[in-house]
Amino acid sequence: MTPLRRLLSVAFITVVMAINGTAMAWAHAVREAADPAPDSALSTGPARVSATFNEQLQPTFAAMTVVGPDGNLWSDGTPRVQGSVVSVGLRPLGPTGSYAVNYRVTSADGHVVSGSWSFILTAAGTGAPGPSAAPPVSDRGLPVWPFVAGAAALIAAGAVWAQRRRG
Ligand SMILES: [Cu+2]
Repeated sequence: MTPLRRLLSVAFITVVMAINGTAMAWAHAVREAADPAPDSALSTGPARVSATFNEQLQPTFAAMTVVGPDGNLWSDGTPRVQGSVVSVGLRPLGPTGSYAVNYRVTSADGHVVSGSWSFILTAAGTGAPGPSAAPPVSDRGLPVWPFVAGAAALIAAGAVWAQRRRG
C-alpha cells in the first residue's frame, strides 16, 4: 500500500467508526430486564419502574421518566441507581393506555446508553399526573463532525505529502 492509500483507508475507517458510533454499543451496558415487563398489561401501576442492566451503572447523570398516554409525566422524583439497576418512583396512574418508560444511563466504561419500553394500563386509576412531559431523553453520543473533520484533515495531509514526494 502506498502511504496515501494507507492514509485514505485510515480516514475511511475513522469515518465509518464515527458513523457507527451508536452501533458500538456492544461494549456498553445492555438492558437485561424491565419491570414492568415490556408490553405487559397491568390493572394498577407499580410503585416504581426499574430497568436492570448486565453491568454496574455509574450512579450519576441517570435519567428516567414515565410518560402516559396523555403526554404527561407519571414518574415521580429523581431516578435512583443501585448497582446495575436504575429505577424511578411512579405516581398512582390515571388514564388507560400506553405508558412509556424512557431512560438514559451511563455505563461503567463512561458511555451513555438510552432506550425505552412501554407497558399498558388496562383500568383507569384515580392518580393525578405531573407536569406535561419534556421531550424524551435522547442519546447524547459523541458528535460525528470532529471525526469527519479529522478524517478530512488526514486526507488533505496525505494528498499534500504525496504531492511533495512526487515533486
Ligand atoms: Cu462503552
